[in-house]
This record gives sequence, C-alpha cells and structure tokens, in this order.
Amino acid sequence: MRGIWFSELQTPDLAISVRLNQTLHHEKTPYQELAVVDTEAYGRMLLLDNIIQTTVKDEFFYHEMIAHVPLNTHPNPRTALVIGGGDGGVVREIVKHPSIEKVTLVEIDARVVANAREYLPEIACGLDDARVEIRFEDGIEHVRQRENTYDVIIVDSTDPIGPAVGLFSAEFYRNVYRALKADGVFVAQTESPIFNSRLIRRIQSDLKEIFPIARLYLTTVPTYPGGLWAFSLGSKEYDPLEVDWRQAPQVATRYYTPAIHQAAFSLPPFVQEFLEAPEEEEF
Ligand code: AG3
Repeated sequence: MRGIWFSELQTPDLAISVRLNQTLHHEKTPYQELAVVDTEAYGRMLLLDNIIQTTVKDEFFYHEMIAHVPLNTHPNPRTALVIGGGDGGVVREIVKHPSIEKVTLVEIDARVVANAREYLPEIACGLDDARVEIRFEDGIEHVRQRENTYDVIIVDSTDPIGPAVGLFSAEFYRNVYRALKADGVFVAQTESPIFNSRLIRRIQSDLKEIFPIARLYLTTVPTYPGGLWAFSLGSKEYDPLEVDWRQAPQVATRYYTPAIHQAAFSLPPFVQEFLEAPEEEEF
C-alpha cells in the first residue's frame, strides 16, 4: 500500500485504515492527544487519542440524527445543552431550529473547539451563532448542579473510556432527568450495536427506570466501528414516534427527514434480541 496510512484499532481485533494526504495538526492537550488529518477518502478528520471523532465527509449522518430527533420530539425546544461536541457539529444542527433561544455547549477541552474552528470550519460554523454559550467545564458537574433548566440535553461524547465513562452511568442519567424541564428530552450517542450490545442493553434498562419513555434508534456512520450506530433517548413526556409533523420546522438536512426519523426507531431483530437477552449475553 503506497503512502502513509492511519489506522484506528476499533476493537482489539478490527481496524479501519485511511490513507493520509497530510497531518494538519497534532498536540497533547491537558486531556487527550488531538490530531487533525486530511484524508483522501473522508476529507479532514478529527482524532482524539487516535480515535476517529468526525470527518468532513460523513459527519452529517451522526450530527443530524443526534440533534433533529430530540429537537423534533419536543414541540417547542427553546433551551438546549450539549455535553462534549466541541467540534460544533451538533450545535450547527441545533441552531437551525427557529424555536431555539439558547444553546449551552459544555466541553471539557478548549483545544477541541479551537482546532475545530481553525481546521474544520464547515463543522464548527454554528459555534458563532449569537444564541450559543460555550463553557469549558466538566459536563458531569454541570448537570449535577442544574435543576429544571433545559428542554433538550444531548450527550455527544467520546467512547466510554477514561473521562467519558461517567457520561454512561445511571447516576448521570438521574442528574440529567433533574436538569431537564418537566417535558424535557435526552439523547446520548451510545456506540455500536455490533460491538457494544451489552452497553446498549444496560443503558436502555437504566433509562427505562428513570424516564417514562426510553427508546433506541439507529443511524449509519461509515467511519465508526461496524458502520451502524446507536442513540439512546429518554423523554419525560413526548414520544419520538408521535411527532406532529405538521408543526415541525423545515430544516435543511442531507440525511435526516421525518420518514428517516420514524424509520430509525424500527429495530432489526438482532438488536431487539440483545435488548431482551439476559444481562451477560453479548450479541
Ligand atoms: N463522538 C464520538 C463518537 C464515538 C466514535 N467512536 C469511534 N470512532 N470509535 C463524535 C463527536 C462528533 N461530534
């Protein structure tokens, strides 16, 4: 194979490799190792600790699905909190909603935002919207200290290793419940149904104990492990399957549509089966 290749070890037994045109930036931040590389296949790519976070070519599958599903589930979202998401992709989608008055982005690592602004402007552009407040602090603490504050909370985290582990815990979900208003909606990225089925089952069972409505939905993200990705949603009042589409805003998207929103909740039998399987069983 000619040229320089980057490989992410997605599991101990599986890697994804992309040919590099060039490394644009590399640094050790106080929290992690950060790189922005330019690739032939997916354009510019953000890596944190050698894990692909987002790419210019395939980011929209993920960012549109993590943002528009909860925002359209809520009939009139005015305040949104994003935890993680320092590249700005989720915020860019949120500010497309005319009802939004304020978006709070809580990112622990200021260097992610600075580098996204510099090297990934097409992803970071929403961060300049006047409704956006950026806070460089710990999302777990932020949520612990809030009550009845947000209409929508979105967790756009890294994988559940290191500092992100706490964002996948039942205690955190209970604090999210409290930080939401009485009819709030919560969504988190919850990894690969192919490689993380036990994690997804545990999260769904935690959310079912905390929220009256708990659901799983799927999208595709070509550069993530397995290419199929899961989001977990908890809602205090509104069912994501009962959206009144006549009232929903028209937002410009490249993947998300009302029909795809509905369809994303149709789970293939292998997912349904692991959700119902006993605790210890892996897919
Ligand atoms: N958040 C990262 C999702 C996890 C990807 N995992 C992986 N490639 N192994 C995405 C950040 C985009 N805003």
